[in-house]
Amino acid sequence: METIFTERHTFRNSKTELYGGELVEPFERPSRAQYIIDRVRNAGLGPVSEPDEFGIEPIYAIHDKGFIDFLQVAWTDWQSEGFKGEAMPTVWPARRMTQRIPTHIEGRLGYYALAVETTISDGTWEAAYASAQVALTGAQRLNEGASAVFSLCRPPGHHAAIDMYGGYCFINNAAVAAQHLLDTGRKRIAILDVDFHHGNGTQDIFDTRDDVLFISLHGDPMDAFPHFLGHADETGNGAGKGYTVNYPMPPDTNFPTWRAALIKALAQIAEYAPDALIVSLGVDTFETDPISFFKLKSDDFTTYGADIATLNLPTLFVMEGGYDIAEIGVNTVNVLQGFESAS
Ligand code: SP5
Ligand code: ZN
Repeated sequence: METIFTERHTFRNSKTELYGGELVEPFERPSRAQYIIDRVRNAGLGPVSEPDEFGIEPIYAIHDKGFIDFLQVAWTDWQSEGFKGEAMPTVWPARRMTQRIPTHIEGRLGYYALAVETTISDGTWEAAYASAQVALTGAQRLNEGASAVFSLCRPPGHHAAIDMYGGYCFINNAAVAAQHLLDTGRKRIAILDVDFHHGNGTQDIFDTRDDVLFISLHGDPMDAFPHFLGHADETGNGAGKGYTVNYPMPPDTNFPTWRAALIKALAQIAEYAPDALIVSLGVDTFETDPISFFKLKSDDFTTYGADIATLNLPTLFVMEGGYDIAEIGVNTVNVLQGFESAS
């Protein structure tokens, strides 16, 4: 399987994350991608290629223009205020307040942020843009006839909504890739999100659409980030009714329980009969992930990679989360090798 990767992910190198009331080194850090690409190479998964350039239009095709333009200037505008730390909001348009975009950078940060743990720092936009190009290049490889591709995206994307960033995500890479596949001739795309966290951004983007089936397996939002989306009774709206499926699961969920949900999800994807599958691949379901509460072991990733292959669909794997950095490469490549061994 070919991997798409660029060193430009290192432009995203923020120094702080608000966690437990302290500013700590971010869980989402450059060494994550380094561990994964090292494992891809050492395991002999296949060639590693640089992304092609698709420009900004495919990003505007998914996200609000004001939001994307804000991401490009946020760090500069923040610095112009003379602030010493990284850019983060302190106030939000909360219940019963006016949903008008403020002029001041502190107001705009609150308007466009869905979480405060994710700071904006020098190079954030450049890395997020490059990450989207990695996803787009993977989608284009499917168009060129590849049966499976791994887009090693960093920063991740599935928490990025139409006009909000957070959860370490800025541009929704999987959604941008799905739209590219639709815009180049495919009629229906399924997105299977196996990251520990609910893919609230992807759900938001495709909420009212029937040309993308979104299915997510995740920690119950009653107990896990992003806390305010991902319940089982969210099934899509309007034309999208029935095309969103959520499998929230409780703390300490083990692999047999998780896999039972996966098998149901795979049957629903097969029934939808999409032209391609995108897997939002987060490996923060691992038993020792520092911010998550599922109990998957390394061999389980191989098993479920093989399960996904039974769909026999052109498949784009898009990297999302995973924070046990020492094991992130093994677990990610286990999914991809499990998939290949069963293809
Ligand atoms: C892409 C992705 O995986 N984003 C995840 C963002 C999660 N950020 C907030 C984490 C808060 C975790 N609190 C966990 C407490 C553990 N004891
Ligand atoms: Zn996650």
